Amino acid sequence: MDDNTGLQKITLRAPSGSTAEVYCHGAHVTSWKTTSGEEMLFLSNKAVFKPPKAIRGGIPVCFPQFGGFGPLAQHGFARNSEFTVVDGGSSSVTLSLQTNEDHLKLFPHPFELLVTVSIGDEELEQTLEAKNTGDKPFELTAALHTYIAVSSIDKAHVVGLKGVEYMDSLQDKKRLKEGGDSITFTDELDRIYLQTPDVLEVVDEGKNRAIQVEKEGFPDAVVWNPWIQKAAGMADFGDDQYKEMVCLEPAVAGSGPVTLEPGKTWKAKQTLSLRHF
Ligand code: TA6
Repeated sequence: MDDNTGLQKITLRAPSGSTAEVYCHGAHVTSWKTTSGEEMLFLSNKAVFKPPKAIRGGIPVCFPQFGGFGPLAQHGFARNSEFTVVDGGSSSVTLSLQTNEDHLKLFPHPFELLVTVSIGDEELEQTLEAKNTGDKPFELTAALHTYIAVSSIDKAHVVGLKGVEYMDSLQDKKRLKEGGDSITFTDELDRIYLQTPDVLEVVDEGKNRAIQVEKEGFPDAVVWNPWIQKAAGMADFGDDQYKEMVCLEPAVAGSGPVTLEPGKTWKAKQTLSLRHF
């Protein structure tokens, strides 16, 4: 179904009434609403829906590279590419990206990336499966760059990372150790936590809810808020909307790339679920 963006969008619906919306552009999840109808993901009110620009918010698929961890432009090209629907039903969809000649000029390693999104009563599941369809091994880094909606950044914090080593992207990837039980936000924060526990949470005291992020196959997790200045410097970031989001991103990043042998498949997954308190 096309909407007013002119882009193909798939709406998923669970029997409970929860929904998700996924664009073929970037296999990009832009909305996840639970049975209450409340939106769980942040989407910039200045997001651009004009390929190849990536949509600001939701869940950008960073592949075959996260950040600058490889030879490509920031976050790779999957989020800027058109996927095709290869399977699906009312509550799930599988989209495929097969490298074309333009991709291969940038990244001379053919692959197929399958992204599957499924909606449950109070959870959203997203799986990446990348198959090396070439005859040489290649290295990949990746992330599901998840923008969680929060009532206000001063009421939000991330839990589950105490004692975990991280790279501080604001200090030239300097390695430090997380000392606190929870990560709060009072300025720009951009950290790559290494070899983290697989269950993390974004807690929103303002809504008495937490979004649990459970990851498989992603050793690392990125925590990011651009704060005032960095957000103001992004034309597709709504005014003051840095207050409405926390990025918690399952990733293959600082712990080192995955080497994918010819014919083999790398698989990773995140499950987002809602917890009230
Ligand atoms: O995941 C955090 C990060 O790598 C930040 O450094 C910031 O660049 C953010 O991603 C957004 O990147 P983008 O290319 O989408 O503007």
